[in-house]
Amino acid sequence: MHPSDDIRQFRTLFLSDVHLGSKAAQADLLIDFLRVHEAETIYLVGDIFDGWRLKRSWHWPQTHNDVVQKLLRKARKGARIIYIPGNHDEVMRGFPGQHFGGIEVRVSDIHHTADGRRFLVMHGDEFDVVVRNARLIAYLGDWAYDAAIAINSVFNRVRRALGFPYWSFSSWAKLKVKNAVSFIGAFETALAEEARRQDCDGVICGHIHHAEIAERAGIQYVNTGDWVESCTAIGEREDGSFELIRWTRPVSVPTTRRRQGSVPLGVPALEEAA
Ligand SMILES: [Mn+2]
Repeated sequence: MHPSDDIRQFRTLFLSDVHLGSKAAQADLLIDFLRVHEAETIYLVGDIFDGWRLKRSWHWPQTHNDVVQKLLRKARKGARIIYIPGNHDEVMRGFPGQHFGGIEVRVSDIHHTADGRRFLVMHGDEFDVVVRNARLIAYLGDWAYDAAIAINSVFNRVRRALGFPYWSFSSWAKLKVKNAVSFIGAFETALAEEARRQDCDGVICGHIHHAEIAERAGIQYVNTGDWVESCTAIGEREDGSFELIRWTRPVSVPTTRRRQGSVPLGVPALEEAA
């Protein structure tokens, strides 16, 4: 169906914040993306499905299944797939080291690039409390930073026990639009700082739905973005350099189907996955 020169081969692909199970997930575009991108290793950097949303109302259309099938198929064909859970799919954090259909779960990981650099890979929600209180913590210093990280997991456990939905960084930052830029800055700083603490050259994360390749105080900061609004992924090329991929092209439906008009977008992928 696709000539092989259409396929882009990367050493590693990183993607996050797909939020399968929520109506906002752009599953059809992700299927299209996965069809023409291959990699030796694929990192799923959290919030791949949205357990919080699913708990409230079950929404799991065929296209969301197709994304899962597509990933399992890549694993069967030899791709190494590592699943780093986020806050919305945190139930998976209970299975570190487990394999599901060839997909390995890890709470966080160190990725070694082709050019020998070490990258901390984590979702990033671990730093929500740090980000929200960035100014206070900067004032109080190192101990406050460590305390904030410890408080973060307790804070979310309490919220969960009380039945509150998980606090969402991106919607919260959007509500405070005027300050969104400084919140993103605080997030980047917190993640870069953690990479430094773990003796890494950089960090690869998700969570804030804002894709970026940047440098923060000598640490490379890489954010995979999301598949809710921006449809982005990060690719590591064979030489170890990173590329931000924005997937904007329309879903490719075979011409015979296109002529029929309103064909569900999941159908071609389903056939391919079968
Ligand atoms: Mn998240």
